Amino acid sequence: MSTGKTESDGERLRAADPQIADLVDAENARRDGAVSLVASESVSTPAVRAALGSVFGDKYAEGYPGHRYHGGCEVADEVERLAVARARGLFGADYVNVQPVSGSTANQAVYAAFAQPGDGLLSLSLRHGGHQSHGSSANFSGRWFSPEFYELDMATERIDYDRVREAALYYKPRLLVAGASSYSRHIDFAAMRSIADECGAILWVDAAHIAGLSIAGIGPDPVAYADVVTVATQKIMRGPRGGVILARAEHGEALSRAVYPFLQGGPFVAAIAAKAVTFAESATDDYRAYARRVVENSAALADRLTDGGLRVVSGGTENHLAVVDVSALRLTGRAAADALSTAGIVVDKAVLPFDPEPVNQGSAIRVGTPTVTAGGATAADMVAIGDRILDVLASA
Ligand code: DSN
Repeated sequence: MSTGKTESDGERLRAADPQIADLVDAENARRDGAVSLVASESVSTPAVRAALGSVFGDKYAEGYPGHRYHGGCEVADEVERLAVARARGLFGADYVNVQPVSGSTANQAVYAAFAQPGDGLLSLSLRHGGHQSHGSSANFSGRWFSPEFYELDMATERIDYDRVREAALYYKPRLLVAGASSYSRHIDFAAMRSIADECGAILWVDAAHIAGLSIAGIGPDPVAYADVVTVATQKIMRGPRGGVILARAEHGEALSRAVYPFLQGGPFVAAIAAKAVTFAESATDDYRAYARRVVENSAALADRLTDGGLRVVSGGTENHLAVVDVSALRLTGRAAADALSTAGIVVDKAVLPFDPEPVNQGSAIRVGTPTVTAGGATAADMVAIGDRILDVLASA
């Protein structure tokens, strides 16, 4: 006889695979027991997780809506069309591709659509806050293309657009890249547009980190200036892990072919459904209030750490992250991150601009506020977290 009780997903997993169920519980306990300041993470919403775990995870749908290799794609087509329409409205872009499985894959598609092996690119140096997919020698982008890098100004620790212009006119890159993984200041996309026009480059904005602020109106909008913009939905936006490409209409065909069939096979339809949920959730006042709090919390944390005697790169932050110099405490970034981790505060080690330490040690930590803000943290909480960081590092 039925008890009327339905088994939860967790109970079904435990019955089928107790080892993985234990690890899920362990990760929940780890996350709940720590203060996570990893700048590139947040907490996906319940609706996003429901879409990710839905029946669409089973569906193969190679191709694009209306033009699939597989049969039975009529509902998957509706999902993808809805995701594209919502993203178009949210970002204000002509062309949208929601199929890239990650931000890095979206970046690969940009190379595939706009460049030939050997072509030049000009991007922010990885050691100054750039991203490995922008030409690092360890990444395909550095091996198959010809990268040159701009660095931050030594005094201001900000992008010096005059020097970017000089380098761009000298190297005449095919791709001018604006975007970073560890830069706490707004990027002047209008200045980058004018530099790209002067040197005849395609302007690509990798907005993986900051897209969630732009759509909330609290950061500059890259779509208005760039030829192509790449986005990651799992960061500030609280969506599934995944990438999105936004572009001017004339680049759409090349980008579509670059994603499929050049780079990917069947897209993750469940992830596309979850992206659609994210685009709807990100268009609400609640989301905009969250994004505002992310930035307020980041400023509150940076201010507290500064008042406590630490130096914050560039003197502060305008976005969701700050890079904090720990060298005055005679610590490497790695040692500081390890000490904080032991105390239940999770951060990333980082390098300073012009850091004498190797990348795997660094002299800094990167702190970000999307996760704690999703958990309800206020500016007062950030002051308390800042105090705890200062205490832990002082005795490390
Ligand atoms: N570069 C990684 C980060 O910022 O954490 C992923 O984008």
